[in-house]
Amino acid sequence: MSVADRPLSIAAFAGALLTACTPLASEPSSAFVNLSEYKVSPRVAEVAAGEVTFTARNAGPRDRHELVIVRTDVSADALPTVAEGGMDEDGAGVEVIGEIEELAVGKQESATFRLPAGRYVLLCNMVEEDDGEVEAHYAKGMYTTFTVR
Ligand SMILES: [Cu+2]
Repeated sequence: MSVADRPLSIAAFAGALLTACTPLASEPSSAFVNLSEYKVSPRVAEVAAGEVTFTARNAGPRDRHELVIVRTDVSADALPTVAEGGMDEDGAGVEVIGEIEELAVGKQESATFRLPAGRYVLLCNMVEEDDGEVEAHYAKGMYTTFTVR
């Protein structure tokens, strides 16, 4: 592809994203992820590398949740953390690829990220105060492993 072709290709790609609901051969792979207290439950355990559309749904029943996509070789239960118990997004050995931020109970949202092949952890990194107690969802086990092949 020559440099001159590029703006057109990007426009075509954006168009493909907008029509992602129609079954095209170029449709990005997708992963639906259910979030609840305190579980991250993807419908598939792995996807193909490339553009991947995540749809996160907060099934509650009570808390706000988010989906953070981390590429890492560190074990899911041993990611670097900050003082409050949340994952340290700037910590060693973790690369935050993207996130779907803070969903209210019953809400769902989609976002597409470019995922290179590798080992991943999907987690909720919400840290909130509940009756004066700090609650980090990661510390409560709200994470799971995920593979991009
Ligand atoms: Cu959460």
